[in-house]
Formats: sequence, C-alpha cells, structure tokens
Amino acid sequence: MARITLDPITRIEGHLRIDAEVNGGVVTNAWSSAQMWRGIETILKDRPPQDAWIYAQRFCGVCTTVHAISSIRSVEHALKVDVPMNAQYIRNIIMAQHSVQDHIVHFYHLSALDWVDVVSALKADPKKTAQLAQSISSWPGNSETEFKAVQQKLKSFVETGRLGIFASGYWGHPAMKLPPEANLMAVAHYLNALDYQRKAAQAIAILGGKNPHIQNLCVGGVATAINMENLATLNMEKIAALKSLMTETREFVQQVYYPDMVAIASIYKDWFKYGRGVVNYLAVPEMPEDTKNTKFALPGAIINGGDIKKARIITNHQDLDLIANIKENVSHAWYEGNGTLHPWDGETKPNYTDFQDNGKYTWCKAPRLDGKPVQVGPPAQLFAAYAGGNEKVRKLVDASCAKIGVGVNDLHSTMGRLGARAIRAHLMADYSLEYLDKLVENVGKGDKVYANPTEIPKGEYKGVGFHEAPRGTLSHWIVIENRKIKNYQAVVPSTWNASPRDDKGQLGPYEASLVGNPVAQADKPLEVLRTIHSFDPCIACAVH
Ligand code: NFC
Repeated sequence: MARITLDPITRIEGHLRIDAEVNGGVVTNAWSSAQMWRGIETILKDRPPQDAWIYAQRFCGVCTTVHAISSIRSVEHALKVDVPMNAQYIRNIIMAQHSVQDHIVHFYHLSALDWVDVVSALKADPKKTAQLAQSISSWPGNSETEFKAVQQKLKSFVETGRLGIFASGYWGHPAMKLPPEANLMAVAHYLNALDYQRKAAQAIAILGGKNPHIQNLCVGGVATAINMENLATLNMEKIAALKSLMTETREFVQQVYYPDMVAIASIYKDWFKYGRGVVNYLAVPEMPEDTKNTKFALPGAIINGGDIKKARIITNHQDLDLIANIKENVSHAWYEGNGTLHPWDGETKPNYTDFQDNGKYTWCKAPRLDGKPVQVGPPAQLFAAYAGGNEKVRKLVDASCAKIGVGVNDLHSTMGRLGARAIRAHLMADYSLEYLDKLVENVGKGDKVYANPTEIPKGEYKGVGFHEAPRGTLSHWIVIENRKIKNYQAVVPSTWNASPRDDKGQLGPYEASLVGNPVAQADKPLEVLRTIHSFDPCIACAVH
C-alpha cells in the first residue's frame, strides 16, 4: 500500500491537498483537505445588508460574479423584493457569459494538460492536424499554417529549455493516449482559448462596469442605466459591442471547445467508468424569467442514487423543503465542536488541529442535504433540466452522448463532468445572446425600469440567495437584525464537492470519486489529477 499526498494541487483556484491510499494500482481511500481559511463570513457581521455583496464577492476572483448575485438575492429574498425584468435579463447575461468564460478556462487551461501531451505535439504533422481539425469543425482558425506556426513556437521553447508553465507536466505518461496530431490541435486551441475567454470577460465588464468583481448590482435590481439614445451605461453602441463579443465567443465554444471535448472524450472513453463517487445531485433553478424568482428557464432538482427518472424537480427559489434541509457538519473540519447546523444558525469558529486521518483534517465544512453528501456542478444542472423535460438540454445531451458513443448514465464519471461542462458552455453561449435580444425587446417596448429602490427596514429577516454557478449550486444565507447583518453563511459549490467526511463517516464527492481510480505510477499520479480537476475545484470559494 502506498500513501500519496498531493499538496498543493495545481491548476485550480485556492489551496487543496489530496491524500490517497493506493493498493495494486487502484485508489482505496482518499482525503480532501482545504488548506486555507480567511473568515470573510465573520467580517460580514454587523455591516449593512445592502453592502454584503461587495464583501462577499471577494470570496473568489475566479467565479467573479456569482457571490455578488447570491448575496444580493439573499437580501431580496429576506425582504421579498421584486427584481424588474431589465435587471433580471442583465443579470442573466452576466451569469451566462461568466459561465462561458469560466468553462473555456477550465477545459483548456486547467484540465486539458491532464489529457493532452504537449511534448508529443512536436511529433505531429501539421497538415494531418489540419485535416483532423477540419473533420470535426469548420472553424476558420483550423489551418495547416496556424498549426505549423504553433508547433514552431513550441519547438523554440523546448530547444531553449523554456517550457515555462508547461515545464513540469507528466509528459510521456502511460495514461496519455492522444495521437500527436490531436495533441497539436489541442495545444493550438489552448492558445486561442486565452483570447476568447478574455472576450467573454470583456462582455461581463461592459455590463458589470468591471471584471473580475462586477460593480453594477443593487438590492432590487442593477445600477445599469438604460437609455438607447444617449450615453447611459447601456446604449446602442455598447449593445452592439456586447453582441459582437458574445457572438465570437459562441463560435469558439460551439465550433472549437465543444468539438474538441467530444473528440477527446471519444478517445478516452474508459474515463466514463471512473470517478463516479457520490451520485446524489442538487441543482437549483436558474435564469429567472419573471420578477419574483418563481419562473426559470432551467429547472433545478434533487436526485438520489443517480436515478434521474426519480428526480424531484425544483421550480423556484422558495422551495421550503430545500431551504430547511441544507445543513453543514464540522466533525472533520477545523472548527469548534462536531455539530451540524442550519446555515441561518451557522457558526464559523476556527479550531486548527493539524491533519488527522480520523479526526479534523480540513478547513472545508461538510454540507449535507437531508443528511446526505451531494455532488453539484454542470452534470447536476443538466440532469435536472433533462429530468424536467427541457427540450434544448435533452437534445444537446442526447446528441453529445450519441457522438461519443455513451449513454446519459455514463455521465456519472470523470469524463462525464468534463463533457457536461462543455455542453453547459454551449448552452450558456446561446442564452447570453437570447437574453440580450430579450433585453433589447423589453426596453424597446418602453420598459426603462432597472431597479426597485429598497430601504432596509427595522426588525429581523432571514433570506437565502440561490444561484447555479459554473461549479454548481451556491447559496448565501443572511440573518438581518435592526438593519445590520446578524449572521452570514455561504454554502458554496466547492464546499459541497470538496467536503470532508461527516459525523456518519460519509465521504465527500472528491474523496468518494477517487476510490477505484487507477494510478499507473504512484510517483506521477496523473489519474488522481484527472478526477480532481474534473470537478474544477475552487478552494477559495469552498473555504471563504
Ligand atoms: Ni471560486 Fe465558485 C462559487 C465555486 O460559487 N466553487 O463556480 C463558482 O469559484 O470558482
């Protein structure tokens, strides 16, 4: 038996340590440990609720918008504030573009190098690479000249020993299976992806005033003045710029990222067998289409035991069972006590003990839904929409599975998580443009309202702001008393997925997904990285 410790896990956000016991080339036990705590929830106490989103947004710089949205929604939920349609549409575009940006970065810059051998790309024939790329997509960037230029650039880096960020990858590892041409194609698209993720970030900045960390929200709407005729925050010129940026990124997502993902998944089909782990899922409804958060384009769901057919569909953000049944346990986390608390009563009192296999070993709390560990993220959102009968999602999921040659149930896996993210990016790229059209149409009809100005009243109020972020279900929980924040807790996608064991000894999703994972060389545990990266960990979010 070998014990391997990966610390820090790189190509993620935040500080994650993974420990795994390997027996006969297979992982038999695992621990997920978040290594840093900042205490922003405690900083929020006693501040004005209308300012919470500005502070909470600093939980993370990768998911640049989501904590702002959840935080604002928590106050709006507590005070029963309606959000005008223009504000909902603007928020929807920001959320969709942020997902596009985030998923592009995850696939190419954070996870592709687990599957793509950069050094093997040197052996590729650029002409054959162009033929391969053109056989899967008509994207104009897929030319022999382009691939030759990228290969030349790579050669000069290798010859001068300046591989830079590519220097210490597991090149030549026996688990790397792509032919040299597929490797060269992926390396070229890795470089292209840097430009397209920036375009999505620019679109967010046009609407949000700034990216990362948008500045255009307020309780009751957005602070984005809309006037088509003059120099308001959002005018015809800015709308045209948005449309052009979002159209370009949609082309990249649908003609490069998505086909690359399908091609890579088809070659690594065995990875639909690994990384299953926790198959209870949670997704919340997203993309509101009314002013009260009761009607959404995408439904949420609770799925137990991977049984999509028996999903309990969630249609709105006021679902009382869901609100009552989310709790966090700290028996294996570096906080005082061993208890389980509902987030409105949640506590964040640090108690560091060093790493104890059978005791406390992480700063991450263990969220549980009805006492069960739950996986959140793109597969959960797609399963929910699939079960809820969303035609667009059904078509896209079925077509993707057919192209790869797998079934929907194979998506409970390492490769399934990567595939689900590409499908979700495809979907979000469409939503971005659809909501821009809806916004323009609504303003065209004469609706110029973008916020319902809201005073914080005296008295005690409790609210929860749900949001389906790129990594999954996010919720911010606020208790307001006498116009101040009395308590504030965030239960974040990566908190669900990076969760440690709980008081019943149930493993969290990262941990459970590693059990059964192959490891060909214990000193180069590439396969462990594959499964962990498939969740797109953000430990800055998980522990805030
Ligand atoms: Ni940071 Fe996150 C917050 C997480 O909700 N986990 O998806 C978003 O970070 O990336």
